[in-house]
Amino acid sequence: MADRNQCVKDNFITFVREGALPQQRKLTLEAVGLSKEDVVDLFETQVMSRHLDLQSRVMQKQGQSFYTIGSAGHEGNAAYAKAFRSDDMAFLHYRSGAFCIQRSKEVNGQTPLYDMLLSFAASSEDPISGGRHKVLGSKALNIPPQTSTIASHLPKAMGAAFGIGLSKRLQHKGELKDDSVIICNFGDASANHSTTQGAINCAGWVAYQSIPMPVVFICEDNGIGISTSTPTGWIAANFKNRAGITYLYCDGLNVLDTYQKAKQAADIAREQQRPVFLHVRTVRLLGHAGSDAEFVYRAVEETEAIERQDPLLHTAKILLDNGILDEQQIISLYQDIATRVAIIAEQVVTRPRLVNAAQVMDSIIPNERANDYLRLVSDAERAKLFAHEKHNLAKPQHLAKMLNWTLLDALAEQQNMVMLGEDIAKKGGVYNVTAKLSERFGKNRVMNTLLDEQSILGGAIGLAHNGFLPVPEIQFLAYVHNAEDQIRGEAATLSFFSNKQFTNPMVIRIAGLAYQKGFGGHFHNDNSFAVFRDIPGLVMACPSKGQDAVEMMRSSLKIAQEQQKIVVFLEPIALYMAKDLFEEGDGLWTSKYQHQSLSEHVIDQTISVHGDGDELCILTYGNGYYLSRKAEQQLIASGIKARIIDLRWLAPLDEQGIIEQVNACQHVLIVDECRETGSISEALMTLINENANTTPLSATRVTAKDCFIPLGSAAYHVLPSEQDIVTAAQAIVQKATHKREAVRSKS
Ligand SMILES: Cc1ncc(C[n+]2csc(CCOP(=O)(O)OP(=O)(O)O)c2C)c(N)n1
Ligand SMILES: [Mg+2]
Repeated sequence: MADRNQCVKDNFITFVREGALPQQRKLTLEAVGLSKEDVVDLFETQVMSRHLDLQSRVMQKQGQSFYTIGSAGHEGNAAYAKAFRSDDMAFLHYRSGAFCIQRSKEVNGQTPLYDMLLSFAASSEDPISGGRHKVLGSKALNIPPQTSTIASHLPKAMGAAFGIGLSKRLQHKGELKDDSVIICNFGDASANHSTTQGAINCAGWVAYQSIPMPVVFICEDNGIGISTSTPTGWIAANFKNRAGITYLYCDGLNVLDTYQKAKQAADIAREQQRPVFLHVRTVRLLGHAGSDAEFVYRAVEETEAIERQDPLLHTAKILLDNGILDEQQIISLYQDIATRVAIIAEQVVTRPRLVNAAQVMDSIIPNERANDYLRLVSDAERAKLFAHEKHNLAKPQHLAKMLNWTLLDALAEQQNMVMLGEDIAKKGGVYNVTAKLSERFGKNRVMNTLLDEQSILGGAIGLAHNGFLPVPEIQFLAYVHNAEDQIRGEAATLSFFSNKQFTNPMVIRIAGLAYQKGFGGHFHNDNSFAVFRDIPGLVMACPSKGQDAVEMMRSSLKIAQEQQKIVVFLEPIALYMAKDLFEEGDGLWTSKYQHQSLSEHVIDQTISVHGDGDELCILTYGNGYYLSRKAEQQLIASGIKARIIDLRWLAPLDEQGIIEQVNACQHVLIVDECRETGSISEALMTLINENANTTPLSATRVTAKDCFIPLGSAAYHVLPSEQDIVTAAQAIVQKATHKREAVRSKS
């Protein structure tokens, strides 16, 4: 069977020599605004990209390259790079090699062939990912690296575009220029993904309200996704008439047409601040990736017909028709670049790779930076801010109010902080945590979004790319799951895949966990955050008391801003309004709000310890902490000397603090309101097992059942109760006493 890589490589020379070039619509250089030099420049870029693809497959056979998905057939995207400015941030499809090369020509000091080959070879000198992945990206070129998940970059592109207008409205000094636009390309099959649909819908939703949204979505339609054909006409039919969005079409095989339409798209987005959908017809050559046996699902004749539409042949025709280069010059350029690429490939494989876990993991955590967005807030200003609460400020409050006031102070001080979520503006959120914030700071700082969690979280990533400190809200924990990839696959991986060059810090507020009285059912009482437990570098906070919530929110904002990390701030709904601990009116679960400026606040990620009993150490958090504190009286009555630890930070765990407490006690009881499977109790058991000095006589768990939460009082059958805690504590202590007595009586 013919080696299609070799066929495509050789065909170019043969077809140019024979003059067997594809038909195309005639456009003049003058009409599209390109010079002869520009076309040669674009052609050179296309050829560079093609030889990189071919070389990656040679390297793969030698065991020197690990990722062969290429750009062949899509090299027309070089023309976008010319049509846009190099400071227009680009979120790219994996077939955008030519775009990157062309853009690198617009910026001084770039070595695109060497850099991309380093990334093929997974060398630690690869300037974007440091050898962690073959990603297209570059700090200098304003191209954040993209992971392999298709469509997942569209929400952040939308968010970044929104952030350009927002930045102007707020006079925020961000990373992106006020007159820049965002570029985002993707494939035709990816256009069907709910993430794509959601992001484009959100862009249209914003633009429909005449709010600036300067983004150009570019669909590179090669008619297929791996082996599945896109129905003829589907992309145009689907996207031609979207509210708020201008649709343009071009022939991506023809660089003149592509350049002209891309320029038009850029102009609309830049001048009118509106989203554009640019539909680019293209072809896919060399299969989906090196490993793809295209002949299994595509007739060879079809593949050969597509190869005759090679965009390089189209550009060669333009060069010949316009008398810019002759056949021999075209072929020489093609062959010279092949030689150059092969020589560089020999060099890159000698360059170092990542050699140990520490090197690989080094970029999970971003570098720290100064907080440049803090401002002094005068007492007079604060008095105005809190005018509606002046009679309440000195009184003890519940958690929801304490958080609300913390956010009020933080918004005044941290100028780049913006909040976004469903119903958080006028309504103040479902639980009033964001009450008055929008009224005080305006809808540019505290905004209602449309109902789409992917757009909320992706939007936050895009804002963070522009120097904002986003605080997105997810209305209920159960609803983060349909958008979790925006955190898991996107936000959390950015520093890792960019070798710390790009970051997208944020504090994601999520109302969650169970025990809500009067608002039942699983989706408002979801008790699993397992999805966050294994994300490298992610910080997770869960306060159970108002005063802690204040300090932990301040720490979270600082962790995000100064350490550039992603923080999930889980707010236990059932404790939002809790005031009392033992009996009605005791007010033991309230606290007084203490103002402290963020600049004075010292980040604290430790546990809190209640009591000093040395018999039983209860490790818990959230509602479990509240219930354990309730249970304490019964424990004392049964003669058990306990201390109760509120973990407060669920990721990373304050391991040292926990072990110290465990070591000071004889027994450990873990009270975890989440499920037996996947809850943090598993990590705590492991931690104790591996690290406690004196293995405690016994460590045991009280957890929720592996069940969803039903309505009404049935919920309490599957959740830990105060009585469960008392019973388990008594059992663990008694068992140990019996054991001791048995040992004594034997001896
Ligand atoms: C969310 C997700 N699902 C599935 C895949 C596997 N996958 C990778 S590329 C691809 C096809 C994409 O086709 P298209 O969008 O047309 O882009 P093309 O490869 O044709 O340029 C699929 C299914 C993925 N990367 N991400
Ligand atoms: Mg496709």
